Amino acid sequence: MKKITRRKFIKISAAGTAGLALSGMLLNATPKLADYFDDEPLDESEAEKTATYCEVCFWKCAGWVYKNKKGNIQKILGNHDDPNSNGRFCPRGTGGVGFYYDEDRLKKPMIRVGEGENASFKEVEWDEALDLIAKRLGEITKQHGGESVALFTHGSGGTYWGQLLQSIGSTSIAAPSYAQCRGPREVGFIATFGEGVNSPEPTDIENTKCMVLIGSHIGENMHNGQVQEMSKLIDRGATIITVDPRFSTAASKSKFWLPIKPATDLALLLAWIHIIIYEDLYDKDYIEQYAFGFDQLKAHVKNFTPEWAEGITTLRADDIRKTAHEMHEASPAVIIHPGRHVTWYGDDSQRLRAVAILNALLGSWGRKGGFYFPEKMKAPSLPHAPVPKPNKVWKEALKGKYTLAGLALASGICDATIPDNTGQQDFKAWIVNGTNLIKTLPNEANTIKAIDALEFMVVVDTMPSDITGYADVVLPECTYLERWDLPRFSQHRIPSVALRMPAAEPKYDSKPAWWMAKQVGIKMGLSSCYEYDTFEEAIDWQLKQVGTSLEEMKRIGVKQFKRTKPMYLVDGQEYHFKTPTGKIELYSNAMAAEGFDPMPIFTAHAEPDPGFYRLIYGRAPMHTFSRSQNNPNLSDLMNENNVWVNPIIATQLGLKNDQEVWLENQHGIVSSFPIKVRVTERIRHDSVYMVHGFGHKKKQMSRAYGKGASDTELITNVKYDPVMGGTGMRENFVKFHTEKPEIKEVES
Ligand SMILES: Nc1nc2c(c(=O)[nH]1)N[C@H]1C(S)=C(S)[C@@H](COP(=O)(O)OP(=O)(O)OC[C@H]3O[C@@H](n4cnc5c(=O)[nH]c(N)nc54)[C@H](O)[C@@H]3O)O[C@H]1N2
Ligand SMILES: Nc1nc2c(c(=O)[nH]1)N[C@H]1C(S)=C(S)[C@@H](COP(=O)(O)OP(=O)(O)OC[C@H]3O[C@@H](n4cnc5c(=O)[nH]c(N)nc54)[C@H](O)[C@@H]3O)O[C@H]1N2
Ligand code: SF4
Ligand SMILES: [Mo]
Repeated sequence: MKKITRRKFIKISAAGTAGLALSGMLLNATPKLADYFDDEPLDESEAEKTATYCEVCFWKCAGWVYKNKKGNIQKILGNHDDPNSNGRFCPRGTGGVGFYYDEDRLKKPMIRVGEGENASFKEVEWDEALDLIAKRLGEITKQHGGESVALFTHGSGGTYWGQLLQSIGSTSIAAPSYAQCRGPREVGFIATFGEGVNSPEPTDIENTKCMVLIGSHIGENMHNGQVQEMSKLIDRGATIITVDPRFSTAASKSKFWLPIKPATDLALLLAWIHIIIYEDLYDKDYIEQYAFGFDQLKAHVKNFTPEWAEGITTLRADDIRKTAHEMHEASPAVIIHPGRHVTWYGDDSQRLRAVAILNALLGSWGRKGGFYFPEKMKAPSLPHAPVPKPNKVWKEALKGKYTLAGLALASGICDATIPDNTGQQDFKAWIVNGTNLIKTLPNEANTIKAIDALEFMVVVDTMPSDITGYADVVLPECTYLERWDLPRFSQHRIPSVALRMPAAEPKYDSKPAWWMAKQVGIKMGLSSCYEYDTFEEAIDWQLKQVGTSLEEMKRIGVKQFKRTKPMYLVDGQEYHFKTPTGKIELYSNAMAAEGFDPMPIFTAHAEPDPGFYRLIYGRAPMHTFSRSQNNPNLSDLMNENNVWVNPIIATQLGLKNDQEVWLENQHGIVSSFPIKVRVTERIRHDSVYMVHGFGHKKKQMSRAYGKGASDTELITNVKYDPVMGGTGMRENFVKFHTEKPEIKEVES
């Protein structure tokens, strides 16, 4: 029997031809953004302004939204009291206005009607959509328990849906910013220092003398305050050492660029540790006072000489030695940057352990110019009825694996949604809020298989992104410029709170996530969980708990508070690290207790077969993941990605600049769309590079559809980190096709 795919990807946004005709019309009649604006420049002192914090990425810069005389949102500027932005927005934050004006936005709630090939979306009123959600979640909870419902979320809506999930007895609340991003870093640093790095990273770039970037491409990775601190560092003439197989923007500003062979960073780190220890370059007083396991570490790295690492990394032993000395000379004002997207090769927690250990040896943790101790205001969560005790917690779905995972794994939940050979299926329903799982989780086919096994899926988004095509119910959220959200409580040198309030009414029939989640909760009989009438009331209550109020925050946008503890370690004072020994653990007892290597070791990773090149990916300053390609302002700045190819390879294969190619990976998966070649010395001969987030498959994304290629599509080999389940995504290899090869289907 032919298998009917129940959850066939829906290509048209709404049922019937009306939807089609309308989208065609809109395409032709696309207004220019300039149409909304007055000709005269905006007078900031007179213009109406409202407070916000940005949701284009998760640095969460606070700023002011300005309206012009026509009452249209015209621009967003940074708030000068905000430690995350220092009064300036990055290009994406500035272009954020485009999310509000994007005429391709989701406009009305939609529900899936029909099965398989005949499925389409029907536009419905809010009540009908929310009734259906409450009914289906109620049934699934009753039949399989609340724990069978999972939430995938990235962004502010997660709090509200998360509260709903807890109220039905589920703890499975997963953000891709853990298992697809910074999870291994948190685990590596917690094992070493007893605390994670979190966001914004407490790297004291402002005061450092030497910063080492290992695959952190700050400058293209446009985390605002961090980029600002780094550009001051460059002006001061401090040292940057960049380790990257690609000559990144950061590499171009560096004293040393180490064009490492990809996947060998751990060998370099071990060699650096070897030099620092065996050439007596470590901070003896610091290690003596604070560290545990120095002797074991010394014995462990005995043979990891720079000459040993040269053979693995292709870097010269001399350069490895020279850069280690450079770090020592700056110490303790040195930062071996922990990076952020660190899920590369599957041994990532161990690589980040090595980064943490190197920082410890140089005495940079808790020291000026190294890592400071950040502070954050503790805000109580909104009052709600007691949540039931869950029958099962998310960890149980991992079946004993990844024991050091600190947060729920998006990939783990996805895998546990696919029935195993005994028919066991841990998750029956998903709520997906603000995360485009199709492009976010590696191995797209696996994600679709999981979705296909679901009984019910709700997607909450602002745009008709790839993921919406698989939903049973699509809920259009209004943009961050049109809504209240809970205030931002960020960690930093100075604790602060920032307000987000609507600058305009929601366009179309879109609504904020807090409202949706509350309505579903009430419809499910959980009204006691929502002890507030208006959301302003809830925000005001929360602000008052930390010593401000909505009235004050509307005026100032950001409020700073006083620190309560020293920013750095204090000489002569005891410090208790939250590790098993209370010390910085060079030898990790927590890792050993779980059966993992207590000190990192290097193991070789797979190499590309002849004719294949390693696929690596990263960021462009004007885009965020896959969320910004359709934004009219940002697509104006960059509307497709290229594949970077080394000239030697280009010559061998006869590839020219701007030539369109299709990429095929080691599993025979071919990119849905062609991508243009960029021939450049800036990439090693064994790798190719592209910016993540392009290659959109939904035609309703009229500016983004078919532009460039998707890295995610080609990432089908996933290297799971045994320690915490992070998904290593850089062991995928591609070859080139200059003609379009036979491919199955462009729209999944
Ligand atoms: N192949 C590959 N995969 C990756 C990465 C990579 O570089 N390459 N990077 C990884 C990293 S580091 C991270 S952090 C994750 C990021 O993963 P995601 O956060 O999932 O990234 P996006 O692709 O931007 O998807 C965001 C979705 O939210 C929607 N959205 C935007 N604003 C709003 C809003 O205000 N409300 C709602 N409800 N929806 C909104 C967008 O339209 C989009 O559909 O991806 C990870 N996955
Ligand atoms: N403009 C913009 N900025 C962003 C984001 C965005 O979407 N857009 N997203 C934010 C988020 S959530 C994250 S997590 C960060 C991600 O940004 P980063 O933390 O900087 O991390 P990656 O994306 O892993 O870094 C990509 C770099 O790693 C290099 N690389 C690839 N393989 C290797 C290797 O084997 N060894 C070494 N040493 N280097 C290698 C690539 O050439 C590239 O320069 O960016 C943040 N900032
Ligand atoms: S770094 Fe840019 S995109 Fe990210 S929050 Fe700040 S202004 Fe917005
Ligand atoms: Mo990330």
